[in-house]
Amino acid sequence: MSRYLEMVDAPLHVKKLTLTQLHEFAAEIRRELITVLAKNGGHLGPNLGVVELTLALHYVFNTPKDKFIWDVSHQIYVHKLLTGRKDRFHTIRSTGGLSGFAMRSESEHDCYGAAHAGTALSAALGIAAARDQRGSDENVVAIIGDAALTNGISFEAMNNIAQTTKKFIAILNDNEWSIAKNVGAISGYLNKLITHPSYNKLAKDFERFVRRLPKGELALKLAHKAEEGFKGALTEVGLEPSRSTMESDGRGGYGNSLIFEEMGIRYLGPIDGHDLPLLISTLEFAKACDHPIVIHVLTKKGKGFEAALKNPEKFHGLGPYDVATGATAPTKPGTPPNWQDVFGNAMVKLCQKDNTIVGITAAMPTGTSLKILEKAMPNRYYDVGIAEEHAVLFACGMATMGYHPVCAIYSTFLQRAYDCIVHDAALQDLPVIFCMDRAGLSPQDGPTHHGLFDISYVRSVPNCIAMAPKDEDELVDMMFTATHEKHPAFIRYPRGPAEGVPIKEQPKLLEVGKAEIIQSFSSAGSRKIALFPLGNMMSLGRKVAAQLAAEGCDVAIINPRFVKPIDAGTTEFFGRTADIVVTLEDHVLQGGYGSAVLELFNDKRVTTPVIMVGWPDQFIEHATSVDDLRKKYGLTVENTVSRVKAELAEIAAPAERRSGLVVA
Ligand SMILES: Cc1ncc(C[n+]2csc(CCOP(=O)(O)OP(=O)(O)O)c2C)c(N)n1
Repeated sequence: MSRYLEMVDAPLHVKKLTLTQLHEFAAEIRRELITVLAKNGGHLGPNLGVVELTLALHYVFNTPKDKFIWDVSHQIYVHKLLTGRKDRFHTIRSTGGLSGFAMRSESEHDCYGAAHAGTALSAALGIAAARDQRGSDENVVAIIGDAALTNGISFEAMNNIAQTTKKFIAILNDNEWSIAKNVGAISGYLNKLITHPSYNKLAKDFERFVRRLPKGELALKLAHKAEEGFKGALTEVGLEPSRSTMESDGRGGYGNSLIFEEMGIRYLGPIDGHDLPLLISTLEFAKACDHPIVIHVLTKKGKGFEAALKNPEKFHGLGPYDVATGATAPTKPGTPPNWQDVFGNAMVKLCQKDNTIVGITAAMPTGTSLKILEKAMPNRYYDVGIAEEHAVLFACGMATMGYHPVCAIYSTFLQRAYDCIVHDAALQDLPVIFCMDRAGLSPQDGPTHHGLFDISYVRSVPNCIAMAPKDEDELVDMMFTATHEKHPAFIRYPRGPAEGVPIKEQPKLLEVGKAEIIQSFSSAGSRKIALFPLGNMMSLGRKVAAQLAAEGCDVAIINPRFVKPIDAGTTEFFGRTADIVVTLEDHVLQGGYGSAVLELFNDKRVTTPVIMVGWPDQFIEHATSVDDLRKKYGLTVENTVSRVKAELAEIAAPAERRSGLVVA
C-alpha cells in the first residue's frame, strides 16, 4: 500500500490533506485500482474517472451524516477506499469479499444500495424529503452518469425535485460513455452544452469566481445570503443567464430553456471533473445553495491507464488483465462460443431471411452481442439507451405493425419492464421475442445482477411462451420457433460459454409445449428416477444421471424445453412411472419450473415425490465463481444424488415410520 492510502482510512482524514497531498493521493488511488482490478476484474474505467470527484466529495461533505447516492454504484470503489474498506479492497467482487456495488449492509457510508441504472435521483429525493420532514440538515448528493440520466426514472425524479425540496445536489458525471458510447437525444444535448461557447464562458467565469475566494469564505457568504447567494454570485461575475448572452441555437435552445433550469434545478457547468480545487470550491458552493442544483462535471473514463483510455467500452467492466498492458487473456482454444455470440450470429441469419425481424438492445450491444447484428445489418438494429420499459413498448409498437422484434435484455434488467410485458405485450398478445440473457448467475456482480426470477415472473402471465435451451443449437431453434409464433415468447440462457455442440445450418421449428426425451427408462435397475434438468442445467443433470445409474438406478432424462406451456403429457407420464422426480433449474425455486411440475402433479393427482434443485428463497450474494455459489447452495451432483438417496431410503422405510408414527 502506498503512503497516503496507508494513512487515510476515513473521510475525516481526507479533509486533513493539502492540495498537493490530495493530488499524490489521487495517483496512489489510481495505482491501487489498476493493480487490484488486474486480479479481480471490475469496473475499472468508471472508477478511474471519478477519483478526483470522490476525493472532493469527501473533502467537502461528511458521510455518513451527509448522504451520497451513487447511480448504478459501479463507480463506488474510490468511495470504498476512503470509507474504512481499504484493507479489504483486494477482496472486491470475490467470495466473501467486498461487493462491487453500494450496499447498506456493508458500510454506514453506503446509504443506498444499487446496481440497476436510473435509481439515484429518485432515492436521493426521497432521502431529502425525509430530511425535510424531520427537520434535520444532512446534505443529499446524487451522483449520476450521463447515460443513467437518459433513463426514464431519472426524468421522473427531475420532474419532481423542485416541488419537493430546496436542498438537493445532483452531480452529473459526464464522460460521454454508457458502457458503449452513450446514445440518444439527451446525450446529444449534453454534448451541445459541453461544446457551446456560451456555457463554456459561463463555466470559466464561475471558475474564476470560485477560485478568487479563499476557502470557506464562499460557503460563509452564500450561507448568509441563502437563496440570494446563488443569484448574487452569478450577477457578480455576469453569470445570470439572459436571453442576450444565451440565445437559442435554433435546435431547442439554451439560456433560459436549459432543460435543468426549466425543471427548477440550477445548472452549473460544465466543469473539469479532474480539477480538484475547482471541484472542491464548486461543491462548497453547492452545499451553501438553498436551491436544488445540478453540477455538470466532465470526466475521462479510464483516466490514468492508457489501455482504458484507448478502449473505454472494454474497460468499463472486465475480468482480470495484464497490469502493464491491459491485455486480457485470450480465450482458451476449444472453448465453446458464448451463448451471447450464438445469439448475435443467429440474429443476423434470421434477419437475412425474414424482413420482419429486428433486434433491440437497451444499452447493452456488447454484453448481449447484438452488436454483431449492428455491424452486419445496422438498419435492423436499435439501441434505445438504458430504457428497458421503452425497449419493450417500442417492440410492442413494432409488433402491431407485423414485425417480430427481438428484445435482447438481461433477465435482471427486464424486471424493470414487467408492467410492459403484462399490460402491453401479453395482454395484446403481441409476437415480441424476449431473449433473456444472463439468466442464471452473474457471480462477481451478485444479487443485483443474478437473473433468477424470470421464470416466475413470466410463468404467471397469460399468453406467454417461456423456454430454455439445453445447448446453443437449441437456442437457435428456439429463436427460429419464436419468430414463427403469434404470442410473446421468452428464451432464457446464461452468461458465458455454451455447450460446444455443432449448430445446424437450418434451424428447426420446435413444437411449442413439447419436451424432449433424452433418455427413457430402460427397465434395468430397481428404482426409477426421472430427471428434468431445465436449460443449462442439462450438463449437471447428465452427471447426476450417470452417478445414479452407477448406483443401480434406472434413470430417465427429460429436457423440458418449455416452462410455459409445460408438456403436461410427458411430465405426467414420467411422474407416474418414476419413484422419484427431480427438477433442476438455474432459477429461484419459488414459482420456478419445479413449481410448475408440482402444480401439474397436484392437478393430475400424481403423488410421486419431487426433489426440486434450484436457488432458495433468498438473495444470493456475489462470489468469485458460479461453482462457489452452487457448492454453497447445493446445486451440485453430490448434493442432488445424496438427496435422491435419502428420498429412496425414506420411500423404502416402513409406512409407519414415514407417517411419523414410529420414532426411529
Ligand atoms: C436498468 C439497467 N440497465 C442496464 C444496466 C447496465 N449498465 C451498467 S452501467 C451502464 C452504463 C452507465 O453509464 P453512465 O451512467 O454514464 O456511467 P459511467 O459508467 O459512464 O460512469 C449500463 C448500461 C444497468 N446497470 N441497469
